[in-house]
Amino acid sequence: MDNCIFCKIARREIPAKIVGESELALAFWDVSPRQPLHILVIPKVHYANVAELTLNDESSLVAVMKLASELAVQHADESFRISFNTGEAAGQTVFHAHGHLTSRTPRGELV
Ligand code: DGP
Repeated sequence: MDNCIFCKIARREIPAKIVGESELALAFWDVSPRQPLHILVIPKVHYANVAELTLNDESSLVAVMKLASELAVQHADESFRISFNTGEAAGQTVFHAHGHLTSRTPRGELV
C-alpha cells in the first residue's frame, strides 16, 4: 500500500529501529514505547488488521507469531504479552496488522 507507514518501513523507505526479520515478517521498536520492552511485529504483506491477516494468509500469520515469540524468548524474562489492537474503538491507529510485543521485565540491555 502506497500510503501505509508500516509498508514504507517494510520497504525501507522510512527509518525504523529494526530488531528482527524473516522472509514474511519484520520487527522494529515502537516509536513511543509504553513498556520497557515494546516491539512491533508486522507481516510484510499489507493486511489492515489481525483478522484480515489470519483469514487470508496463514503463512504470514505464523511468521509474525514466530518472530514475536523468538524476540520474546530473546528479550523478555518469560513474562510478556503479544496483543493486536483491531479497529479504532479498540485503539488501533495504524491500519497495517501489527502485534505489540510488550514486557515489564526485559532481559539484559535493550538496543
Ligand atoms: P496501534 O495503536 O495498536 O495501532 O499501534 C500503533 C503503534 O505504532 C503505536 O504504539 C505507535 C507506533 N508507531 C506509529 N508510527 C510509527 C513509526 O513511524 N515508527 C515506529 N517505530 N512506530 C510507530
